[in-house]
Amino acid sequence: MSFIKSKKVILLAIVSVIFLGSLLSISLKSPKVTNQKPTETSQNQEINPSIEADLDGDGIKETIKIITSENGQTILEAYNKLGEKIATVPREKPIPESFSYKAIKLNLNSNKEYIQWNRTAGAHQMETVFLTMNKGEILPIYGIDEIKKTAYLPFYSSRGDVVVGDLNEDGNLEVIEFAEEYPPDSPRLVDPEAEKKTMEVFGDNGEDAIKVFTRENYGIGRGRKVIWSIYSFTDKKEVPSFIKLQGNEFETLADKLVGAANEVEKDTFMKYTDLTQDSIDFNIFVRKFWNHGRPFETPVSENQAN
Ligand SMILES: [Ca+2]
Ligand SMILES: [Ca+2]
Repeated sequence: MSFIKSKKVILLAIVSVIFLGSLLSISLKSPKVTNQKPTETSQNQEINPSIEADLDGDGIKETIKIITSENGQTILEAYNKLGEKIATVPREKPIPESFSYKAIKLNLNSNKEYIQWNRTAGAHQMETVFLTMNKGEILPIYGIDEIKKTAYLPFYSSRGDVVVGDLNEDGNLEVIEFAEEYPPDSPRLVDPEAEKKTMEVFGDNGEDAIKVFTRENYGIGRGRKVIWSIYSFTDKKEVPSFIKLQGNEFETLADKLVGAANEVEKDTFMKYTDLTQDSIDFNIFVRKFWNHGRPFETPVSENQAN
């Protein structure tokens, strides 16, 4: 349990990122999907955007070309210094178009770099995957729930981006997902005119869209910001993964973050395990609404468990 020793400086740095995230999300109240421009692209972004990252950790950066097709799906191709293609996103498993991406170290004690890939998933929803190179393929890194035996993808936050940082100072990065308190007794928005318009815009999904916006009620019904989950990166196994923190590990770290955040701005943060079941269910409902029911949790396969 070494991470109880977290230093305040790191906590405050993380908390400030959390606040930046909450500021960002405040400006995204409307139930329309926003189109954000890439913010962390390389210089030649117009025609052939690319990322420089040392995907195999040999000290030499590879060039990863970003190829977006007309239907908004993306293929990445990694090239070595000789210009030889050494890895690609499998054509049958393209990734969604991103609004920002960057090279990132997930184990601070290794040269190896990964790609962080972010996309907008809803009015104030973000999705993030981390990609790694393995045997000629560029593949996402799953979050593993060792109790439920499930593999999880993508990371998700409904209040700004996920936050990535070494919260417990063991050299491996953690990913924090944020969600909404959605207090069950918060006042619902009553606006028949807006409901009519929503039915027109969302068609078959109109009823669900109304459920979302009446409960969010221009942000009043979103309540406090919730630390939904924390995952810790590991490259100890053959396939790198993020392990979901559970029980005391989660509680200790989440309490520390919530405590530090609430010192700065009183009563604005809480953690997953203090949510009502109704609020948990509604968060999941909202996520499914914005991602059109795509599954984000599957039984862990042997490949992922190794
Ligand atoms: Ca390399
Ligand atoms: Ca860590």
